[in-house]
Amino acid sequence: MSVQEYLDKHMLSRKLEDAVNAAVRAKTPDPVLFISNHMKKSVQSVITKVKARQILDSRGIPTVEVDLHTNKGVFRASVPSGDSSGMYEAVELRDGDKGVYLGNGVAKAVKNINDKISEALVGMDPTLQSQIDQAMIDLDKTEKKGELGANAILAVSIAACKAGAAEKEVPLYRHIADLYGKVSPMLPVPAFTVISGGKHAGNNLAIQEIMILPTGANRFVEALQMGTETYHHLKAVITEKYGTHDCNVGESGGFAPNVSSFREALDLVKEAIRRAGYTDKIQIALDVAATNFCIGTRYDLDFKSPQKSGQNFLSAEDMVELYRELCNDFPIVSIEDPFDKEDWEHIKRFSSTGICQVVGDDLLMSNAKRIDRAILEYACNALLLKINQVGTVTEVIEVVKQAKEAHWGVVTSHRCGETIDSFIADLSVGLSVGQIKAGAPCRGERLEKYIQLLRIEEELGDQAVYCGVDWKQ
Ligand code: 2PG
Ligand code: MG
Repeated sequence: MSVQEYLDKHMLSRKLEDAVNAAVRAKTPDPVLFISNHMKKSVQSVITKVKARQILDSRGIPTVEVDLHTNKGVFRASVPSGDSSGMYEAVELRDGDKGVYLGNGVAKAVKNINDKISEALVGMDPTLQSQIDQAMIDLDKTEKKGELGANAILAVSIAACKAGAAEKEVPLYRHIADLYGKVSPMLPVPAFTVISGGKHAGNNLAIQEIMILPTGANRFVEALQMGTETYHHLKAVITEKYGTHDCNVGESGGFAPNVSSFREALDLVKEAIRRAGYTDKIQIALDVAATNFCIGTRYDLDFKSPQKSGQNFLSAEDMVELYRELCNDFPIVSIEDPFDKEDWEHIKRFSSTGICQVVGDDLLMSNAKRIDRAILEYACNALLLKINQVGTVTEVIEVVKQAKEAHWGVVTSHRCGETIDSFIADLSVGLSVGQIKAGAPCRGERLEKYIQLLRIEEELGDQAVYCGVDWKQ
């Protein structure tokens, strides 16, 4: 098409005249800028290119980053990755060539984006999230996104979501709320990881994460301050008791003291909360990640210890009793994966006690069918949402709907291998999930999520609502 034909087809002289008139009416001090912005808006945005590259996550393991180009800008996204993985989650495509990044390269996923996905999406309107996601699902053709890789698909899906928000000229969380339909954005209660164990740290603690929830804060900014102060008090408590070397941190930034029992670790946290002056304002949550130390039907609390006595095994019944006692002695309000991921019997039994929120992570793998089963069987009452186990923004919204319709809590979660992408912060606000766990209040890749929540709260101003005591939503 010649330029003249293009101008005629898009009625550009008319649009230009409208822009000049609008500039006059607005009495703008900078007419050129005004007119160029006005003209930009009159052009419909389409995806022009999708370009991916291999980057590294916070553990130094390859992951996918993508730049999605529209005729209005470039929108970047990257995907996290974690330790736990299971047969029900979307497939993370890795190259498997042991000679390169020990088999963890993602060159195939990157190539899938640059060749196949880019070709399929060019020309699409970035505001049409479900159509974009469906186009990738159709292209992949497998149930678990194993052909293109869920890491490839999710990176593009997130980048498209950012482009869609920009096209609508609304904040990302607002666009996400629109995609969900009818939710008023709310700031979630953060669950800061303060003690790390399990597969996330080299100490002897079997439990993976002890988190603190500043439910008594009035605003997110206050919650961040309370959590951070407590984190620093905890460092002092650990140093006094065990020395500075026990203040080394795990993958999500929690301290990794060499404690030998759940109770010993919880005592440290309780003391830090007391010293910080937040008793009754900060609650505790646990991610036991019990699948990691379930041997047959028993739980090996010494699973990482080099000098195993073989004595520290508990039956599932003993574990129920242990949780009951701990919830009694500490302000624990939530326990994630208290049993092995296939131990439906005991998680159901524990949930039925109603002692605390019971979160399904490895149990559910953010999989719609597993969530359905857990709803039907009353196995747990909250979803741990790992977006890379789902694979597209549209399906993430669907599983959140599924959980909310069952009156479950929803915890948006980071992974142990994170990037500096803060998408889950906007996601939590846009879907008004009530809870977010993104690690300790330190380390860049964790903080990026919390700091984005600060920015959102600031932007919402008087309209900002922090979930606080209503964290279960
Ligand atoms: C979890 C997550 C995040 P990972 O179990 O909840 O802490 O860990 O990313 O290793 O699965
Ligand atoms: Mg977990």
